[in-house]
Amino acid sequence: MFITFIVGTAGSGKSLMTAALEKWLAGIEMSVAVVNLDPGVDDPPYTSDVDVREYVDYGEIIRTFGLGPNGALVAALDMAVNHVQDLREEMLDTAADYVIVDCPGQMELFAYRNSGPLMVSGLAGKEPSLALYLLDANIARTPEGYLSSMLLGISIGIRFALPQLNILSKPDILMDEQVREIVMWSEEPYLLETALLDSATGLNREYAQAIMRMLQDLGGGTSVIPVSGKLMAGMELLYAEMQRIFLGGDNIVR
Ligand SMILES: Nc1nc2c(ncn2[C@@H]2O[C@H](COP(=O)(O)OP(=O)(O)O)[C@@H](O)[C@H]2O)c(=O)[nH]1
Ligand SMILES: [Mg+2]
Repeated sequence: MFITFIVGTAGSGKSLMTAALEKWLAGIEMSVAVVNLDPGVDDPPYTSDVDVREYVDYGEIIRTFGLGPNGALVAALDMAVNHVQDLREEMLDTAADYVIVDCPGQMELFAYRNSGPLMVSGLAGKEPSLALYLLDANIARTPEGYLSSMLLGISIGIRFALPQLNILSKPDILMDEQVREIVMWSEEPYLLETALLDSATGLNREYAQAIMRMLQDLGGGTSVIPVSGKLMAGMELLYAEMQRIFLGGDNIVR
């Protein structure tokens, strides 16, 4: 059983990517199970085999504790951690080749609070696992947006301690040339540095260079993979990279 966690900011395309990956893997004759970890999701574009909403009631939490949508999600995931072993058992019972886990978009759950990483490590156990971190093309299209998305991805990677692939989601909303440019930023950090220095923020050169060095050390090696959940484009490359990690025992991949 290979487990893939889909993470990214709210609206970055996690749920549609989950559905697309499920469909694509089923198309190559793999058995696939989907786990929904987002207590607040209304109508996901897939049928989940395991669902955190069976264990925590987001609407009830809002009503009982008088919390807003964000606070209620944080509380819901805190409560869901108590059920992680049940979720894991349900997941193992599916005996699927691949499990895709659709995560909530509240990045503070993963970057700062304990509940996100506890859910991930509790579910994953010793099964081979990886994270797909989605960079939203709406944000990553500018050098500053790309940089801050990448830094958030690194924070997530630190907390998850899982092999991670960085995905440019919704590439279909950009022109091919823009997509190529973003991929180049991931492969050649000096191009990102140049783009940052040329852009309007007035980031000073020393600061930009220091960040680039850090990105190179932490994020170097693999490029961002453009994958459109909407068009199901880029799936072959994504699958090849996933296989490389799952079968190659590659540990730190970003
Ligand atoms: N154009 C385009 N839109 C997408 C893509 N993936 C998701 N979206 C749209 O982005 C919005 C948020 O997607 P969703 O999967 O719910 O994001 P989540 O909040 O990260 O789970 C929806 O309106 C989707 O239809 C994509 O690959 N291309
Ligand atoms: Mg979602």
